[in-house]
Amino acid sequence: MKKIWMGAVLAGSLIVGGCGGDKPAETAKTEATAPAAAGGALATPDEANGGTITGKVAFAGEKPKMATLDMSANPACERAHKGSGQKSEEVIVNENGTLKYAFVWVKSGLPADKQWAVPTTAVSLDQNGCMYKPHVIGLMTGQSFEIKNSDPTNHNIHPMPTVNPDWNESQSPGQAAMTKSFARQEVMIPVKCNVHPWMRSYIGVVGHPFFAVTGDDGTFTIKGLPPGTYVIQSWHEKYGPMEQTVTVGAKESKTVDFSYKG
Ligand SMILES: [Cu+2]
Repeated sequence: MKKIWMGAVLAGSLIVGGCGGDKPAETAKTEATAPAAAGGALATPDEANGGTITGKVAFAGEKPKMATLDMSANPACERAHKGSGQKSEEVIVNENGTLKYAFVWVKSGLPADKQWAVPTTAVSLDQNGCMYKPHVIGLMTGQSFEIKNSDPTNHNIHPMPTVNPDWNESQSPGQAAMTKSFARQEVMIPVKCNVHPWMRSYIGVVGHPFFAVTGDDGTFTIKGLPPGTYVIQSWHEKYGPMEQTVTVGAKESKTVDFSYKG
């Protein structure tokens, strides 16, 4: 057993550095994580006694210029951005030189016998100004995924999973929110709109609650981890995945910083 564990750690550290380049990020597919079995006690992150992993997702390259999206095919969409236009959200470099919308999650290392409680709150995705808000979301397997349409125009939301079932559904202006969920772990699921080709978002579906999306300061915090050795992955839609291995003890906090070269 020990040998296998060492091998996993080594493999984790060898792939630090990510893939980079201009190609769209490769989708990481991992073993499906089934919802908790009936009868078993469900675990929740132990924020008082567990380990914490914090860090930032830095961007060391030259800040790319994002194109203004051409929404002229749909006047309602174009009107929503009158004057300033809407830039692509593919790469957003924050003021402090970090990346927004990186998805950071515990890729492996959690105890195999634990089943994690699914949060009862829904994660929402809004179609607003013919953009998905927010651009990147994370949710647990089985967690409610709520889709809203705040626009005066029709949308057709189309997640493009590879291990979950594919679906697409139209949503008209004023239509009630629709609620879906994903049964299997999948990092990441690209989402497109079948009406507006510029619309894109990404959904990280994880079989446990240890994940985060970086915001305007490019940082992340993952709390309440059981003591252990973990592979932490940062995923970015343009710059791909990067991984690092970290060991965290009870009530211990470790820093894991990522840096993309661009
Ligand atoms: Cu649309």
